[in-house]
Amino acid sequence: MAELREYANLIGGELVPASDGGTLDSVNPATGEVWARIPRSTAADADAAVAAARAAFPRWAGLPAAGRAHYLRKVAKVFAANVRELAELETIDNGRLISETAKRDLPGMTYLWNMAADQCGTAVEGRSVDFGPGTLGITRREPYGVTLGIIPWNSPISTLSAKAAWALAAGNTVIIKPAEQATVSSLRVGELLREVLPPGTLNIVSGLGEEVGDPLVRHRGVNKISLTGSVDTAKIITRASADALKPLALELGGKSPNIVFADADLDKAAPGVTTQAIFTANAGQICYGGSRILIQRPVYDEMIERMTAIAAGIRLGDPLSDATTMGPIVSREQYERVTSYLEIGAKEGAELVFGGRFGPEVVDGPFAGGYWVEPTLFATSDNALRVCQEEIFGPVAVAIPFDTEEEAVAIANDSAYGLAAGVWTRDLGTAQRMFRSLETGTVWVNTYRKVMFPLEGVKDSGYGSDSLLAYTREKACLIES
Ligand code: TXE
Repeated sequence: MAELREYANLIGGELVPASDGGTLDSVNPATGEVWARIPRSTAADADAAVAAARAAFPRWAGLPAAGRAHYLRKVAKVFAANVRELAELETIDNGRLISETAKRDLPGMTYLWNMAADQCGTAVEGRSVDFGPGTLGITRREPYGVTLGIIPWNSPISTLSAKAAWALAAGNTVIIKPAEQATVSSLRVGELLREVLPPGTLNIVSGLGEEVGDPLVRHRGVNKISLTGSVDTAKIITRASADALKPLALELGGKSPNIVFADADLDKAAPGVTTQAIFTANAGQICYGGSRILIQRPVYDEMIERMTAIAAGIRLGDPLSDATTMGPIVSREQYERVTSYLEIGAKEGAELVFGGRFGPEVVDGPFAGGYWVEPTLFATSDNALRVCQEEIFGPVAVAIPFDTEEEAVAIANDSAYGLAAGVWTRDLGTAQRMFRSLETGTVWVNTYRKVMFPLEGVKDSGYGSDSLLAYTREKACLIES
């Protein structure tokens, strides 16, 4: 076996191991083999990261906006120069397809960091309010101080960037806690950005949620927390941070409806709901996956037929190959969770339309040790089933027929989650009414998962977002002459 590569934390501009020398193995989900080692950090490392971020804060926040923008543009250049390497690392680490990481995620990072640089100056401006002769009110937008970004395994570099770029642009210094299942690409970003950012402005500390995430969440030196993760973790973090009344942004899961009306362009809708929304992009492991496919009855049979044909063409296999159209599940734990829902769906009486197989039988030889699940579609008219209500976070969707627009809205909103929705129709009136009626943070019409601006959920999908203003607070001053 090839020698394992060791990665380090980035703390105060230095690449350092966990202070007690602890490590975790990183597993390639396509093969099931350990391929890298990452620090298993503890509360002592959390303390060191907070101290470094606090020490760096006054100088960073004190830079003029153009100064911070200058650094952020350097970061954008680093991403632009390392697209292929970072994309490959992320693909090996979490199984997300290379066609996704190299062509969509990484090029998008150059754009994102440049956009944060562009907005540094103008968007952080305050207001002035004239209260009459002799009384002037002014406000300034201030950074919080040290912000903590807790990121998941499904799209590490994009989530790291969304949490770090805006926070840094606003003048905060940042600590990132990557997910233990897929940390390598974030630590490599740390190695690269160490060369361009002042020490302590960005710190990256890897390890387990309970061991290093929790001490960071509770730390009095952390002033704002942004989590992308599960509802359970969000509740734990909310309680753990309550003593210090920390502001939170919580980007959580979803069970998003993708609604196909009878007048839709099925040539767009069928591939849109099948490949983009759920099955192929990261094997359905995306928070805004459109995993409930609501189809109006006149086109129900045709949509099912078209989706079945598209799914038959999906190729599982090496995530590093451009020819592959669906990768593995990220970890054994997640694989067991996803496959358990195949059993749950069957027991609940959902009809299996296609898929349902998993394990070595669905891929070729060298990947037999990985975590594979076939694209699977259940069908039911009972939205109360667990496969309709619970986030599966894998390539498992459910088709639900409907008759009227009202019924579609009722089924769509009958969910604990409210992250996103897709609507496929040629009727602008239908599109507008759905936009108003759907209880979600985003509604895509005749497209899905294309540009999020912003990405903010409702209900159990959380609240708050990663944007420049979200990393500032408004401070007021009243001046009497
Ligand atoms: O997420 P966790 P998991 C959903 C999805 C998935 C399920 C479980 O349904 O099947 O959650 O995934 C850190 N203090 N999503 O268990 O645990 C953890 O180390 C501080 C949706 O992997 O929420 C990791 O960095 N931090 C989702 C991050 O939280 C803690 C993405 C997310 O892990 C912590 C991921 C603690 N006590 C999962 N406990 C999305 N919205 O895209 C854990 N963490």
